[in-house]
Amino acid sequence: MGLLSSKNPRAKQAQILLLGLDSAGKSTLLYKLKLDKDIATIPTIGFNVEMLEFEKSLSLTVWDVGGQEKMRTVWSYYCENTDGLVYVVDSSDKQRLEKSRKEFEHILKNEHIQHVPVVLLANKQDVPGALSAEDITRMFKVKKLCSDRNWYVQPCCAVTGDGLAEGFRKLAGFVKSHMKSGGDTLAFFKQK
Ligand SMILES: Nc1nc2c(ncn2[C@@H]2O[C@H](COP(=O)(O)OP(=O)(O)OP(=O)(O)O)[C@@H](O)[C@H]2O)c(=O)[nH]1
Ligand SMILES: [Mg+2]
Repeated sequence: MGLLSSKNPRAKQAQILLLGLDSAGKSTLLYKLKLDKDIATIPTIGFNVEMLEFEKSLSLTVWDVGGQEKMRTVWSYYCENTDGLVYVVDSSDKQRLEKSRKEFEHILKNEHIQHVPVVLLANKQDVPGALSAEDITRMFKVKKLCSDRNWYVQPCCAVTGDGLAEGFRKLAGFVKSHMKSGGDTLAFFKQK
């Protein structure tokens, strides 16, 4: 997986919000990254939180919030102090892609995550007929919705772990430059 095992006390801490519809694969990928195991998950009521280290200088505290309809109403409460958003899509669930896109669009409007970098994970690539990362990019109108921030769409499979480390490394790079630039504060003054 490429996770570092030793904790560096001087590493910067970043808060990462992991969102997506129920059953998108958020908890599966979080524990695949944390434990390198494919664990049997149950739907998340509330949240899971784990710390991940991909590089010595930055550790990510990942908040995996349940994606069921009732839980989506509280997503916005988790947005404050977020340094990066990972949005997980079940690329094989074509019937709910539009619902997922709408939730994505809605959460991007939250005032606390304006300009915050985004990595969209096009999960379940192992399922035959799953949409590609390019399809998801187009269908989610990511270029347009994320024109004010750094973004990337990564194909992955949470069960095997394929693509997960790449996606989180990409996010870590974005987060570092976002934090260096002072995040929202600087963006606010730049607009003035
Ligand atoms: N085939 C396949 N199944 C996956 C993949 N990722 C997750 N799953 C399965 O999808 C189901 C739901 O996964 P979870 O990780 O619990 O989904 P979640 O996004 O945490 O769902 P909530 O907690 O309800 O928000 C489980 O049965 C997983 O094994 C994947 O990449 N491929
Ligand atoms: Mg879950």
